[in-house]
Amino acid sequence: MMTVRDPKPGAANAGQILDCSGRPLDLRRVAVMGILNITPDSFSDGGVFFASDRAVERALAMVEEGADIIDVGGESTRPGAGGVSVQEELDRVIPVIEVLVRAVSVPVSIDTSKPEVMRAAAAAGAGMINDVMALRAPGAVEAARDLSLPVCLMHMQGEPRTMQSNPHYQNVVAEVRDFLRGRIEACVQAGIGRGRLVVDPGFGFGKNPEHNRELLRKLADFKVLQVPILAGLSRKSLIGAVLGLPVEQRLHASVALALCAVQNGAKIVRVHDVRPTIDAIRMFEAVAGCGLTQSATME
Ligand code: 9MG
Repeated sequence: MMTVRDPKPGAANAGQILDCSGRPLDLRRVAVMGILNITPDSFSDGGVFFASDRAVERALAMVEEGADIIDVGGESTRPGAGGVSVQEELDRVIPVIEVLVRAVSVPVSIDTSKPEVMRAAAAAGAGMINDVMALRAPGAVEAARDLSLPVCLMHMQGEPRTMQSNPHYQNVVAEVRDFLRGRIEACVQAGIGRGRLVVDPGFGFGKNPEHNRELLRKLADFKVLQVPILAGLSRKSLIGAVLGLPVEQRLHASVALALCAVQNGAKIVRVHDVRPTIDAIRMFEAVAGCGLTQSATME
């Protein structure tokens, strides 16, 4: 495994290109993270990609559609979900990561909160850690420090089993931001370079629809943390609450939410539907004059 270089603080690309175990994740334009759930019970695609050959096939299709990174998860974090054992999670994700890192050139991230899974996934070639617990599990900070991979620190109030039963905040934006600031400081104290960190307000994780809307409206307030922002809104319950649509009919609204997040400063969007999201974001960047999109011939 190649080592990770934290960008030099003054370098032109500091904080803009994450080194995911030798594979760059270029955040000078918005990156699209494709979701690969290898679980029997995830909220929108549970069971669909549970068999590892189907999971690999799905990941390859997302890369073909333009995904910049694939996020592999073996434990459902949907509201009400219970946990799985370390062994069960390893059995689900490691064979898929091993095949994927050979088959694609984009980075593969591991969606886990367990330090044992972080270590095994990195050994199998994973290049980033996506942790919905923001490295709060015992041993997780140490694992992330030892592995020298970029880490996404996500906010969650409570735990998946109970998080949607009456979530409560005085000021959701300030509280989520303060939590993430504290986690950044804990990571930096432990020896994880700031240049390796990404933050995520955790839409739907211990938040009601109004909390989610407020966080999305004020996402730009998270820029003060001075690390890239990741947003995951794809097919989430906010859409059900506003439009009354079932999970399988949430594509258009998911693309709209991804664009709202990008407009408000997200540098990575975590999505199920890669191609439609990329088309929308590249058009947005072309009009807004940001990103790396080159002007193409007009047809
Ligand atoms: C694993 N997972 C499910 N939803 C997520 C979200 O919104 N963000 C991140 N980082 N991970 C998520």
